[in-house]
Amino acid sequence: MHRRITGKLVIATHNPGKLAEMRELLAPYGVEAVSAAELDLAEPEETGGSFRANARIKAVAAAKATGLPAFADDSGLAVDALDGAPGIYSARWAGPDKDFRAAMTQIERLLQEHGATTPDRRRARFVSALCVAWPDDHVEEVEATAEGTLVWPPRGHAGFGYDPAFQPDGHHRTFGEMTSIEKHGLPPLGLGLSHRARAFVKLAELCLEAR
Ligand code: ITT
Repeated sequence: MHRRITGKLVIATHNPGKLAEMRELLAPYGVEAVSAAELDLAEPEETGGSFRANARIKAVAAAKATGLPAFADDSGLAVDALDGAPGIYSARWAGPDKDFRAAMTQIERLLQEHGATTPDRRRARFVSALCVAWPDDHVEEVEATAEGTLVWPPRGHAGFGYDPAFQPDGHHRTFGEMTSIEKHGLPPLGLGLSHRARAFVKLAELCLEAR
């Protein structure tokens, strides 16, 4: 049985860009949300071997620490020509300073080394695994992707992380050139564009009721 989200929810992320998007996605459902940073929660070690496993680690840790249901996202960029790298290590490629310009430059250097200069050789996808965990160990999990092409140089200053280098299929602008509302691509703009919004649509079907 799927379980509905009622009452207060902890958003178990320390990434401000993600937090803003997760709050926006929840907003139409009138869920009262408080962030892991606001509650001063420790960041658990992400020891899982998949997006799904890491999302579960983060959600379960926050639910246990607070006694509240907790909502986590584990996400990343998987580049075809790099056998899916950086994948679950997407945050780590930016180093301790969270320098995503450096991480994008590193990916570009590797793409050049692989001779990946044409759009068809520069395919990539963002992946988002979302998990809601309750203190009694119940979990709800969903996952979705957004397919696209990597551009160089990066374009736009909106969003976070690898957004300026990623041009989703069917669009001429990168996520870095879109407002967050466009990046979500939810109605009336579409049925879900970003990996996170597309996963959230699935989660909402299982666990949320529109107000
Ligand atoms: P939390 O674990 O606290 O949520 P984090 O940044 O460490 O924060 P992840 O382990 O899931 O999160 O790392 C995912 C990285 O992938 C993230 O730091 C971004 O750089 C990148 N990423 C994920 N979704 C993205 C998006 O929508 N746009 C751009 N980059 C994204």
